[in-house]
Amino acid sequence: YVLKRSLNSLEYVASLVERVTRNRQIKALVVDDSESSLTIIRHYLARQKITAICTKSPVDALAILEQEKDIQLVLSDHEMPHMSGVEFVTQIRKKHRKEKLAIIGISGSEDKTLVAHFLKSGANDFIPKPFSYEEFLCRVTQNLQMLDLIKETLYVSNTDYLTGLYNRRYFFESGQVLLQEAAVANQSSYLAVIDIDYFKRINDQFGHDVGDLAISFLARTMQTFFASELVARIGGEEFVILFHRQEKNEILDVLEQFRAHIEQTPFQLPGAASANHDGRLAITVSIGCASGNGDLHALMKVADLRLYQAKKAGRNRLVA
Ligand code: GH3
Ligand code: MG
Ligand code: MG
Ligand code: MG
Ligand code: MG
Repeated sequence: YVLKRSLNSLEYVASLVERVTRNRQIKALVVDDSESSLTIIRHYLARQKITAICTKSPVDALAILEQEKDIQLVLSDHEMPHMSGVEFVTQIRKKHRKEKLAIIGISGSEDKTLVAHFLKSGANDFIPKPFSYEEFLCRVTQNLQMLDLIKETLYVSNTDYLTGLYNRRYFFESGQVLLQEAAVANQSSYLAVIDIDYFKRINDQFGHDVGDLAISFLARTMQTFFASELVARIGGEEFVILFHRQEKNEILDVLEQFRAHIEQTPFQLPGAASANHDGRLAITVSIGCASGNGDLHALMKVADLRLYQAKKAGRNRLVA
């Protein structure tokens, strides 16, 4: 019975590992001055389909961490020549945050205070030696799941659900940073605000679902037109582009091309709605564009004012 229970829980953990590792290759860095420990850990990680980069030297490990950008997990021994595990973790944490890189200390030391030392220096977890495969599996999996959860949470809090674009929150947070960086480099920044024309009519005439399709269509087009710029949905049918480039004429050209493209490219309506309208519907957008230094809200204000002018002047146009 005990064996069966233990097998069941192993299966359960293994299925969790499968979920965590399914869609990508996970890379771990293992540091231990004992050859036999390295062999066991490498073997256990291989059973979880995790690629292990193994070294006996914490100094080499720090260098490897700088080269290999996609390492998600570090497993570190404590008693090693030249640098202790705790010191190694302290060094790593000067550059790599806990939320992106999980570190697990592993040691057979008699010193009962070692666990706390590891955790205080920035390790996410600790596994005492000797350990069973089951315990190893549980700890590794939980730590990888935690990284996934944090990544997912960040994605959700920064992304607009309907379009997959960055949302208002991300835009104002990161946009302000970009603007300040540009100001420090003595460069002005360009911001465009885009709003769909007569959007309420689309909702009224075709329903909210079709309105959503129009918003998604516009978002996709923006992603292709402005692939290397910061593009976000900041309101219902209101979008922004913060340009990384400085050439004013280039920016105005591509905005004008975008406006014309939207006007000339009707999007596909779904079944019922398409019957009366050749299956396709064209929308137009109005755009306000402004340049400024340092203050995103001030820049927004000017761009918004120009958007309003574009609307007042008859819509489907760019005011800069
Ligand atoms: P204007 O040319 O002056 O911009 O006219 P408009 O009708 O587009 O006016 P406005 O920009 O004020 O319209 C915004 C409308 O967008 C109001 C709201 O009902 C609708 N809306 C906001 N968010 C969503 C959404 O996620 N989906 C859909 N379908 N409609 C939305
Ligand atoms: Mg050792
Ligand atoms: Mg309006
Ligand atoms: Mg509108
Ligand atoms: Mg609007």
